[in-house]
Amino acid sequence: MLFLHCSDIHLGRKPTGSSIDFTRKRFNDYFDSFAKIIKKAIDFKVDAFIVAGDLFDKKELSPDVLARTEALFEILKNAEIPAIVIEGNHDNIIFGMEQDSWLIYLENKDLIKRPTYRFDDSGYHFTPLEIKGIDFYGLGYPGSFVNEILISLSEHLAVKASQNNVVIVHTAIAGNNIFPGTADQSTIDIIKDKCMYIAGGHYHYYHYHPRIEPVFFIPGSGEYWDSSEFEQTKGFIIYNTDSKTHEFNTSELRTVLNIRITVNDELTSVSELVESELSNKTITNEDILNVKITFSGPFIFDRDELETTLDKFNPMKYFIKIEYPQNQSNRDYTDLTLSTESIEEDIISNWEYFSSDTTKTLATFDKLKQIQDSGPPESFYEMFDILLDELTAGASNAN
Ligand SMILES: [Mn+2]
Repeated sequence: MLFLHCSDIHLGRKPTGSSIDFTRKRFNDYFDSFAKIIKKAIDFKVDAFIVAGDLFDKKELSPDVLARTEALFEILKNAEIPAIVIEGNHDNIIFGMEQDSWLIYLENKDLIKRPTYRFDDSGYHFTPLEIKGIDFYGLGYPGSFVNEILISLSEHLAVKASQNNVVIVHTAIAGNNIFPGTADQSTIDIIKDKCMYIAGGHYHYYHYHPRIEPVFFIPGSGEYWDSSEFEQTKGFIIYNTDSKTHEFNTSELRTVLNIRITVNDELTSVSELVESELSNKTITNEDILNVKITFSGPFIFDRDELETTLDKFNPMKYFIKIEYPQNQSNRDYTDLTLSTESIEEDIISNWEYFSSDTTKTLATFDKLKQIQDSGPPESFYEMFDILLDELTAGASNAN
């Protein structure tokens, strides 16, 4: 059989900018990209369609987002392609609060199938979904329990005669950076011999593990989730369970032109460099310009002048990112004598946006931590919105 694996579709996301037009177009992009993936599933005549979490950007949906999502899954249903969807951290289902989940609503309307598991005194119990002789196991977003659940599932799979197992889990393999909800590579290496394919997500760029005879796959998000992802490869994977081969296809994304400029001395005009870089390119008012400037030495930078230059090309929006290599922190965070507060301050002072007011950001994060432990979730979002409003007030980088 053939199945299609995509992930991190983030329907309902509304990237903000100064214009309503930009937000509206980007809001539509997530649906357009997903609609094109669905069309490919029909073209390839797949036997199953997998979304490995973060179908939605938020747990709460507007009527428009729900209606458009239902219409898209109707297309798969009419083509008789079962849609297997698990939850991610963005649309996580809270134990005991299942009535709040729009994924369960879609499941109840018979638009998606949701293999799941339960936990009781005797451990984890997995209920796979069988399609054409393949058992699909769904683990949702296990968060910090991801290693425990994967090892428990691998013990469960080890006593099965067949290895016709596909595991769907909203996780990625942890690297050097500690990122919540990621699995250890050693865990993946334990379970990978007991299944033919692990459909991952959570990270938004295409990659797989191991390099030879890969089993664990992340296809990347359907669209760019934010401007930090403009250079990532994203798409979906078609897997053939008979030949055990995979085929990656890039998704149809909003066009982004990535321009990288390195400025070595203060005699160089940034605007002139960018202008000559752009002059031989075709740029429409539907394209995003992502301009990254690295200053490697002393420099003079006139942001207004650069914005005037970029405006001449009339893109849909531009992003300007400045890198100052000499400002990068060289501190060793594994030094146990450092306080948490001083590490946080050091890290935040190097963040692109929040560094504009490190003190305010730190104070807000302190309050957010308290609310996360005890307060209602609404005030968490409210407080975060206030911080963002304060930091972005007066910022002129929006186009
Ligand atoms: Mn995601």
